[in-house]
Amino acid sequence: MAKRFTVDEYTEGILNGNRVLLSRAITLAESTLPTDQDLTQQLLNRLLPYTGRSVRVGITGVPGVGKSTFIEALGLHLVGSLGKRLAVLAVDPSSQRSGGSILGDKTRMNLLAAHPAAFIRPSPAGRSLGGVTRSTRETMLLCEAAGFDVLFIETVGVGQSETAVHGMVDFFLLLMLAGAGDELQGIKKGIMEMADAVTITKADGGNEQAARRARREYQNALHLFPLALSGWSPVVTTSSALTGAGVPDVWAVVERYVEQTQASGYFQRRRQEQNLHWLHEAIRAGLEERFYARPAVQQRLETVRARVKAGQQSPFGAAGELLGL
Ligand SMILES: Nc1nc2c(ncn2[C@@H]2O[C@H](COP(=O)(O)OP(=O)(O)O)[C@@H](O)[C@H]2O)c(=O)[nH]1
Ligand SMILES: [Mg+2]
Repeated sequence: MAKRFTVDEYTEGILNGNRVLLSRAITLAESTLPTDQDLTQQLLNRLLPYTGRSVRVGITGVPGVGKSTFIEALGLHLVGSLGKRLAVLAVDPSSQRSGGSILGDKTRMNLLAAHPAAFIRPSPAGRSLGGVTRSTRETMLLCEAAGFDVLFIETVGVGQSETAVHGMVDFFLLLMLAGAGDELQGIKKGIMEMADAVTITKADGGNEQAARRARREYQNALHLFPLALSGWSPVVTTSSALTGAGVPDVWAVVERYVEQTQASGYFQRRRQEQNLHWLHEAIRAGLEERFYARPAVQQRLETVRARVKAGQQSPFGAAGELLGL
């Protein structure tokens, strides 16, 4: 077994930007072992003063829309001309693919993965959405303490993971294809409504005109939504990760958003709300875990389940009985 580090060693290593210790700490955060979770919490307490300084961007879109390729192109712009340090994380609870991750296709991020200012971490494998989002959030904090000033959180764009990611980022970017209907793209109206920006991808070759048309259509559609609490009107752009056209513009939009919402106070308020949400989420998960771990509950649960199933006891009365044990 690999050497176990102390909280002091982790803290110092992460603050010094040591990749090995950062990766090991993320593995701890992903672990479900109580001792690992304890250590993670101690570490996060120590690192908390050094977190919160990054810009957190969620990136979503259906498989094949070009997320990985776009992240590589935008990422290289950030670590290159803009001199940023970038961490790319993923939320993909369902994936059984190689490495258990949508970032298993790291091949699309070859250059970025090799860049010293970039850090790419796949989604933890084989966990529930709740488990993945929790460890991703902890991983975000670890990356911030390690000095990354931009975080990308990639999500698959097919389920509830978007909502979870939206709840942990400052800015939500939706990637769309031109010419495919919304149904075809599997994008629900709710996801459109969460977007702070939409970029129509693959605006290159013979596809530019269609992309521009789609841009106008989405821009019009988004205008019909009520103004967001942020006071920000979503922006629609076109881009090509292949030619690089329009890629830096997306980052300019993110920067404009951050400036505007920091000036209005919305940026800070939203982070506070997200923290409170995660507090209650953690309490709920902790209570549930303790409840099911109680021997009295474990003893009685199967009987009660059978009685509820057979219609001999109401679900609510049964819950009351178990909660009273
Ligand atoms: N023409 C063109 N193809 C692209 C572009 N971006 C991605 N692709 C292609 O679209 C396919 C899916 O891209 P990928 O980044 O893996 O999509 P993801 O599933 O959303 O991560 C790949 O074959 C890419 O080469 C682009 O800007 N222009
Ligand atoms: Mg991908």
